[in-house]
Amino acid sequence: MKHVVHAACPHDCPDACGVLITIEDGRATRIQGDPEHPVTRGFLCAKVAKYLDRVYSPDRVLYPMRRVKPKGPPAPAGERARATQASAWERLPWDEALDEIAHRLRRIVADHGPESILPFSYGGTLAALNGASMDRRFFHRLGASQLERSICSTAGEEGLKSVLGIKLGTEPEQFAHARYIIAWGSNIHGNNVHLWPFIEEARRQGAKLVVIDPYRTRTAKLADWYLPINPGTDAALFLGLMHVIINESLFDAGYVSRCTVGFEELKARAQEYPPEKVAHWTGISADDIRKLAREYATGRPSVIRVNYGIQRSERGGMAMRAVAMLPCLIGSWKELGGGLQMSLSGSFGLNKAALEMPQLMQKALGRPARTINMVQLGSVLNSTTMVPPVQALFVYNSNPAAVCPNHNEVVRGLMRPDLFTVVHEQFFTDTTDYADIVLPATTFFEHKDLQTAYGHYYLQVSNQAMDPAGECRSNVDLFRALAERMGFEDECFRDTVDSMIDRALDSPNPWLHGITRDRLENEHRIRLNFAAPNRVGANRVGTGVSPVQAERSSAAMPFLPFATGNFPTPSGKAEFYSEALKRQGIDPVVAFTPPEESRHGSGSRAAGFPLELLARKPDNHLNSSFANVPSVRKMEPGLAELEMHPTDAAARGVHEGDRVRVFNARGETVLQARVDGSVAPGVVAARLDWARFSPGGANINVLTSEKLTDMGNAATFYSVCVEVELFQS
Ligand SMILES: Nc1nc2c(c(=O)[nH]1)N[C@H]1C(S)=C(S)[C@@H](COP(=O)(O)OP(=O)(O)OC[C@H]3O[C@@H](n4cnc5c(=O)[nH]c(N)nc54)[C@H](O)[C@@H]3O)O[C@H]1N2
Ligand SMILES: Nc1nc2c(c(=O)[nH]1)N[C@H]1C(S)=C(S)[C@@H](COP(=O)(O)OP(=O)(O)OC[C@H]3O[C@@H](n4cnc5c(=O)[nH]c(N)nc54)[C@H](O)[C@@H]3O)O[C@H]1N2
Ligand code: SF4
Ligand SMILES: [Mo]
Repeated sequence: MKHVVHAACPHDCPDACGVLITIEDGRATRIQGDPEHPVTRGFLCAKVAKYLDRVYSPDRVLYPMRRVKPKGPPAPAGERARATQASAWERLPWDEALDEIAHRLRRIVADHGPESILPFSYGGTLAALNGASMDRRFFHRLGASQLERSICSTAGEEGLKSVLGIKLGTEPEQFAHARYIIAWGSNIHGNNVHLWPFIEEARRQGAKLVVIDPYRTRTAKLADWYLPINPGTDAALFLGLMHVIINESLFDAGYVSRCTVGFEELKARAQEYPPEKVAHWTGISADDIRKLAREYATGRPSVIRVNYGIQRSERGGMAMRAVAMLPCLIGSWKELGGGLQMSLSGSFGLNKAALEMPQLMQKALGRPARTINMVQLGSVLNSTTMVPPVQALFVYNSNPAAVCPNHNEVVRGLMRPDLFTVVHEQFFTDTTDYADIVLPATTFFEHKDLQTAYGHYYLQVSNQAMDPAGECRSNVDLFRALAERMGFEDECFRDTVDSMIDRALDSPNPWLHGITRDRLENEHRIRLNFAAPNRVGANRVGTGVSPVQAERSSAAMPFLPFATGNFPTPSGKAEFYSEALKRQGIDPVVAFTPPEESRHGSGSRAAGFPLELLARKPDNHLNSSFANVPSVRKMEPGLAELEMHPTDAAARGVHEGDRVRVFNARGETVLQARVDGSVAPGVVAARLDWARFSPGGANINVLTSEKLTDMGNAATFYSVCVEVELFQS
């Protein structure tokens, strides 16, 4: 018996691909992209194309396991660790595992109060139910601490919303109509590959692609014009562009007066940033700044793809705020193929409150539980002053022992013998090395879910294609079972997957109007209903098209959210000046202040760490996911490398292939020097990998910091200074 199941890729990636899974006699035999999906159009990225190797990996966690050896990675660290993994564990029946967890949690609640329990989850799956539903209900009902999930994008979200009021923007399909495209801190070809064909289409019609990135990415190599920028200086570049665009009257005066507030303040601020001054900060010449400003403002339609790269910096919120102003100034929101895209996720508006039920905290505590920032896991676990201290850590959808900054502190915390750690995982990861109990998790082949996206506007139902491997359970099933063990009798813990999908869709968001589970199951993907009347997105293009046609495709009725303004900000306009920011003590216009931990910052050079490190994402893995699948791992360089500019290498007597010690006050690691053209002088780069596959068992996050951004309390992975020296073994 052979059949094909429609699913959607739930990984933390803007594309949320439509996926077809072929099942033969209960076994998945093929994965392919769904050719009918209007954006992802039948192809998958290289890592997910190999997904059968992940689903059927011999390394999967298939049963609940209890630790029988001391916490910590099996020695010696490195590739051999995999083989020795098994001996650390004994298999447990599910019932026993659940009983033990419930017993330990109850005891911790009795001794320290429920807020001493910390859930820890992030992007393992972005699907609506297994991402955030039954798990949230469970921890809310328990009264556990809340996790501030800010490791990735919250600085950029705050920055973007401070100007536009909402997290949405240009449809990917419309990039085909652009004539000038800027990829700003956005590795499209590596991290958002389904946008690429639309860009190629535009370029066949003569569009120009400009890349602004301190690292010569795959995308930069394919660009018409590549501008290496010093890390953390994007707000300065923006102000320089502003200086030219305003002084040469290249802005859209009509749009500015109708649809924005604060232009005079912005104009005054821009005068403080002539291109010559900006060149000093950014490393981009004054002539190039002028050229970029003129080309961007006149090469219409012009569009910006800005991704999260610019906001993983100390002033990342301000940087995103700055970039978000550009299309408002030149009025490119009016044009098909204009505007800006960061994240589009703000458009889906699922009924999150119904999924997560925060009111359950009232029942547990009579108030909202305290909030702990995930970026600071290291300090939190080691704190001697926190009341109550964290006594239990429940990890799912995340691999903190690989992805959190300040790795050494994270590991020191996870090693605490008195910390009870449960990890729900598909694999034995860096984090399971510190777990007391590991529970087996399903992959998206093995459960059903509802899938939004942050890089397009289609909603999908991802169907279950096969039975769970071994005794794996989905996040939803796990937390439902645990709620029962804890004696939580609330009706919501009996919700089925289908009823939760229905609840999620039952939302006041007009763009979900008419979209039902039944329709999603039959049509597989549905574009948000932009034809429905609402405040944002009064759409002047395509009037006369029936709502049904309009819903179907961007071609029939392109979505131009801000063509006539309608920004859902406090003023109803795009805010070049923000009262709300002012009240928070943040510059209400835009300012550039160099990150403290940067070449222009106060401390780093003096402290002896003159090089700026980009602790980058791997092009072929997904953060730490996929690094352990041999067929995917093969696509990345075999050795852990540090990329350097020849000038910096020569100054330290380093040659291609030498082993170098990379260090700062937080930690050190030994990498192999690669002296190539991927970074400018003053910048070095290395990629994120599992600690266990890294030299000495320490990954690049030994060097990154827990410092938070100016807005959104986010991580600052790209504001890191280091020094490099030849390694003397
Ligand atoms: N293949 C692959 N795809 C992925 C991921 C992955 O790990 N691998 N991760 C997924 C996740 S979680 C996310 S959040 C998205 C992120 O996707 P992107 O937003 O593209 O994220 P990054 O790769 O962090 O940053 C993009 C680029 O910004 C550059 N950059 C760093 N600092 C600065 C700066 O100060 N200014 C400017 N202008 N550029 C800067 C980096 O060099 C990088 O090339 O991708 C998702 N997709
Ligand atoms: N140095 C450096 N560090 C970084 C970054 C960087 O660019 N540089 N990027 C940061 C960013 S942007 C992000 S988003 C974070 C990402 O951090 P995480 O969200 O922790 O991402 P992953 O490394 O992909 O780990 C996700 C884990 O969830 C598991 N998983 C997948 N599906 C399920 C499921 O259905 N149930 C359960 N229980 N588990 C599941 C996977 O097996 C995987 O081990 O990393 C951050 N860390
Ligand atoms: S990781 Fe991204 S590009 Fe790859 S299949 Fe999933 S959604 Fe598509
Ligand atoms: Mo992310």
